[in-house]
Amino acid sequence: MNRCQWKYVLLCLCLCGSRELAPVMAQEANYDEAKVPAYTLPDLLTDLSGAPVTTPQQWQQGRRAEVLGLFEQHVFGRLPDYRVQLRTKLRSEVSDAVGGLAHRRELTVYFTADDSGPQMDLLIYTPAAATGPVPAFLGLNFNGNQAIEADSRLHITQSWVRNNRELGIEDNRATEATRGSEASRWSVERIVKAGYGLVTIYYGDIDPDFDDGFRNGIHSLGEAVSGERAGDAGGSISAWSWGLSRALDVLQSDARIDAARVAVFGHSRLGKTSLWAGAADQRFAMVISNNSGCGGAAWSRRAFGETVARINRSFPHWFCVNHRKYNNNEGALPVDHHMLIALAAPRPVYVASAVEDQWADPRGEYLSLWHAGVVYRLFGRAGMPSEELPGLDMPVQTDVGYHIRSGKHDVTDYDWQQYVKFADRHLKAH
Ligand code: GTR
Repeated sequence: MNRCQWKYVLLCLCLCGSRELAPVMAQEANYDEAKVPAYTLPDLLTDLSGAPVTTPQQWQQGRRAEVLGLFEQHVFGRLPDYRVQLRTKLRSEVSDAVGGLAHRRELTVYFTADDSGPQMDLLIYTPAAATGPVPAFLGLNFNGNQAIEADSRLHITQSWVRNNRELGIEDNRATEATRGSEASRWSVERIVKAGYGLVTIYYGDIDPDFDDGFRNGIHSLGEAVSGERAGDAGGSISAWSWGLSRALDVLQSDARIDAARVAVFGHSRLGKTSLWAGAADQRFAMVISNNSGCGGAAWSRRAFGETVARINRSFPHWFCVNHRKYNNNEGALPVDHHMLIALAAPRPVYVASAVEDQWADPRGEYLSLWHAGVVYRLFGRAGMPSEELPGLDMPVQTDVGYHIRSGKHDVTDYDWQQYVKFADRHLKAH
């Protein structure tokens, strides 16, 4: 391995936080294009009976449901139909957030009649100057809503947080020190200045990110599962996506947000989640995947960087159990991730990579977007103009968007600059 490849391995170790897995990963991860296995991709425009899909109607009324069903069956799993009655309670409201630029609310959404039952807190920013409902970005965050902005008025999440666990600290409660700790990943000022709202939720409210046999979080809304989870039972990514859809339900009756113009956004595991949320729920007007990698935008068949086997071993709770059948056997998967992106069509979708994030396979992320283009073209929309990866820091935006930026696995203000521009093009025009 050269120096650069070692750097990626080290970066991955930092990200997964499991030191004992280090030797396995070093042997497993391939970062050499010449060693990408030969593969045949499942065809987006041939249905399961072998018939060609040639019209938007055939896609929308037949093939789309097949592809969605295959992802449910083999990748993310299905959740039971939780019959929730959403209730909300306003916890705080200020009109001087972000230096006076934003109106900000904290809204608790309860999933049952019991105030101590499963619930999630929405943090909602809208431009202070707005006179009517605004288009918005909706995305989950990693550390609690108090991590978005260093403002002592924000409630600190009471849900389980993972960072302490990775530091070997027993108490998994967020501390005062986490206020504003994720601020660099949320360009709130840029977003509200451009006329958008931002809605974020701590992902651990919906499902704590560890393998507990699917008992906590919203899984507790269903019947208790005894023994092994069913092969196609939804995992955490399905749960997080479900939470995003419930947030969109709530936004339908929010006078400050235009729920018909909400872009679902996510980074990394939460980028896999935004792609799945956008696929499963066509009410999302735009879908954004930031550095989502394996199980997100990247092709599984390339087995470049993180692989299906590796992700299922490190995070057994993210996907459905059936997904494990494809460990070191990606060629047998009846889908690949260009098909996940195509499920966003004809709505605008944006995929972003970072050049130092080889673990997420930037080329595989781009190729997925490129191949999803056949479905966009079916609708008379434009995909990516070329199979060649765009140059570094040279975003390309059509009806789909892509950039590969300098730097590491992260969300930066540069990324948000592109998303706002893409939203200006597609959400403002309506
Ligand atoms: C890594 C994982 C990636 C990505 C990332 C994250 O450890 O291998 O698939 O999801 O975590 O979410 O931060």
